[in-house]
Amino acid sequence: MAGPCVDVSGIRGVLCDTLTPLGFEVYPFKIGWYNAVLSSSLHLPYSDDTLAVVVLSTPSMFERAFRPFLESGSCVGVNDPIDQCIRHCISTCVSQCFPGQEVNVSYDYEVLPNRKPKFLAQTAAHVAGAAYYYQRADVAVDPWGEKKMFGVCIHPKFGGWFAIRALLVFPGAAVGEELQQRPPPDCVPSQEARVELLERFNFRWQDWSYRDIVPAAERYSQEQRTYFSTPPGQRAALLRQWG
Ligand code: GSH
Repeated sequence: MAGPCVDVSGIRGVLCDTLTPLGFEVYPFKIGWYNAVLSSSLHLPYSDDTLAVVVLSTPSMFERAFRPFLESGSCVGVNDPIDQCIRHCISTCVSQCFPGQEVNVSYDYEVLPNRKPKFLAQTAAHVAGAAYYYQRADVAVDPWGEKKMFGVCIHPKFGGWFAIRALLVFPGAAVGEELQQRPPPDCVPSQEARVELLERFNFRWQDWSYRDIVPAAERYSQEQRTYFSTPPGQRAALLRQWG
């Protein structure tokens, strides 16, 4: 056990109060659920009952967090404004919500010295019940031969119009019976649609059509699409235009 049982809904509640208005979603899970589906070299080094939370950005993050962050002048001259903005939002939230408490935060763009990602974002989103991680193994008979096919997460409300941004681990916090694992909604249930999804994602990811494999309640705004379609090196010029 990692320590005394924690109030998961209380932790989830304070995170939501701060991060939902900024366009993020949070999903708590147990480290054991994540480690159970991965080989030991990929395990996170915490006991099975340890509380973790995966943080997603939804389409409105761009307008609710990123545009105000730009307007505050916090990222003049930085190469990674999106990453800085997300780090700012999440680290401010964690230090305000859990002062003095140990919370280990990893971001999707961070890698270990061996170049492996600090956590497998799509696996975390799947085991937390946030977004189904469709992989080749989810297709019974596939037509791809020797090709390497990457998997992709689909969110029940936002389709592919979201991103997985961070993992919070509460090393002192053991989760009791309160938190039960629920599978993510299988929003692409048919074999044909799964084949179509993986083909769009692997062969035509730049046209973003994989994001619309299910009808999405919200999608990226035109401005956000323009921003993410612009190569990172040319985004500073775009930001200057936006003033
Ligand atoms: N590191 C750069 C920055 O921080 O500004 C680039 C960030 C970036 O473009 N990230 C992509 C993203 O957020 C890849 S995760 N895309 C949104 C999406 O694909 O939904």
